[in-house]
Formats: sequence, structure tokens, C-alpha cells
Amino acid sequence: MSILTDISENLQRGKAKVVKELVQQAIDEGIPVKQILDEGLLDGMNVIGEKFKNNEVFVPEVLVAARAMNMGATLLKPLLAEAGVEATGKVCIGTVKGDLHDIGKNLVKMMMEGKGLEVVDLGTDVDPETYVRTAKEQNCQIICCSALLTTTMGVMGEVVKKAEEEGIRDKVRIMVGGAPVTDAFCQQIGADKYTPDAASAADAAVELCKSLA
Ligand code: B1M
Repeated sequence: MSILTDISENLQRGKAKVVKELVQQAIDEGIPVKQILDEGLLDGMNVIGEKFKNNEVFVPEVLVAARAMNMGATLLKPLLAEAGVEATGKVCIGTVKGDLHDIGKNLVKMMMEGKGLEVVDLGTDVDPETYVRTAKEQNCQIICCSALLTTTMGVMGEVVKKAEEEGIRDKVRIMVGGAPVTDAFCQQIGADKYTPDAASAADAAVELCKSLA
């Protein structure tokens, strides 16, 4: 069994300590960081996601898998950052109000930091006022909103409206993403950019920051 399969399977069993050790071993063996992330950690999380959907595993199993994912990802974070360049911009990121899913948001953050962007992490359950106040106070070029629930994605539209009300809409770009979000939804609410995954979100953020420079 390859070490990446081993990482995926131990993540699915919630063996956080083993996952951390295996990720370290994979790094030491020189396996590219992106490959460890995609074929080890994310692969395991995708399997858990499917099983959760089919009622084959339940919230406790998902939570221990998420903890294992985060422990493994913590080791990769500085290496992704090392591959990056000088800070090219500043963004704030959070999961929208009412939504506590943060694994995807943390990945987007990690990838953006890997590209040299400075990222202010607002955590989960973030209301529109907090996004906009942070962008104003900390001079962020981009507000990044993540949502995993169809019931919370509408908050993204409120963020766009709040940014307009506060008069920062011409200076700040708004990026949206998360499993239920689509490009059509992004356009419908008047946000600037939808991306389907963490890597393309990081690339898009760098481009947006360049266009504002
Ligand atoms: Co929840 N959950 N969950 N959950 N959960 C989903 C999302 C769900 C699809 C499962 C299902 O029923 N099939 C479903 C939503 C249904 C819907 O709205 N259509 C659901 C539900 C219903 C719920 C609860 C309501 C369950 C309940 O209590 N009855 C509840 C809600 C709590 C709340 O938020 N208020 C709940 C709770 C939980 C846990 C706490 C158990 C746990 C979260 C743990 C945590 O995040 N710390 C959890 C999990 C883990 C999931 C699943 C299994 C996995 C989500 C995940 O982390 N995926 C999920 C099922 C699934 O997705 N198959 C599910 C891995 C992650 C890397 O992917 O976040 O999509 P994702 O991020 C991707 C992209 O979307 C993108 O980049 C990432 C990868 O490259 N991306 C962006 C994300 N944000 C972006 C922002 C960008 C750009 C790209 O730009 C700014």
C-alpha cells in the first residue's frame, strides 16, 4: 500500500496521530506537498464525505476525520508557504454566518498563504458586518466567503450589499466558493469571482490583487 493511500485510510478512521506521522514521513521521502494534500488528505476526506452523504458514517466519525485532516494539513502549511512568493496582497476569509464548516475555508487560506498572500482568518459563522469592517480596518483587497450549506450561501449576497452600503465596493473584490456555490450564483448576487477549489481560489486572488495594484 502506498503511503498516500495509508494517509487516506487512517484519516477516514480518524487516526490523527498516525496521519500526522505519515504526512511527516511522506514529506521526508520527498513526495510533492500538493500530491500529499490531494492524494492523501483530500482523498480521505472525499471518501468520508460520500459515506456521510449515504448515512454510512455520522457526525462523530466526520469530526474525528476532520481533526486528522487538520493535523496533517498543519504540517503541509509552511511548505506550501515556502513555495510561495513575497506577499502580493491582503485578504480576509471566513465561513458565512450560520455555517460552521471550515475545512474547505482552511484549505483556501493555506493555498493563498502558499501564494504569498497575507490572510486574515475570521473563522466560521461570520456576519456581513465583520467581513466588511475587517476589510476596511485592515485594508484587505479581497473579502473571501465560504459556504457549505444551501441555507447559508445567501449570506454572501448580504456581504456584497453591506460592502456597497459602506462605500468600499469599488476598492474591494468579493470572492465566493464552497460546495453549493456556482458561477451563476456568484453573478446573481453581484460578487466578483467564483472558484471551485482552493488552488484556483489562490490563483484568482493573486490575479485580482495584481489588477488592483
Ligand atoms: Co456538514 N454538511 N453539516 N458537517 N458536511 C455537508 C456540507 C452536506 C453536503 C452533507 C450531506 O448532507 N450530504 C450537508 C449540506 C447539505 C446542503 O446544504 N445542501 C451538510 C449538513 C446538512 C450539515 C448539518 C446541517 C448536519 C446536521 O447537523 N444535521 C450541520 C450544519 C452545521 C453548521 O454548519 N451550522 C453539519 C455539520 C458538519 C460537521 C460539524 C459534522 C462537519 C464540519 C466539520 C468542520 O468543517 N470543521 C461536517 C462535514 C465535514 C461535512 C462534509 C462531510 C464534508 C465537508 C468538507 O469538509 N469537505 C459535507 C459533505 C460533503 O461535502 N460531501 C457536509 C471537504 C472540503 C475540503 O471541501 O468545504 O467543499 P469543501 O471545500 C472545497 C471547495 O468547496 C472549495 O475549496 C475546497 C477544496 O478545494 N471552497 C472554496 C470552499 N470554500 C471556498 C471559498 C472560495 C473558493 C473555493 O473562495 C472564497
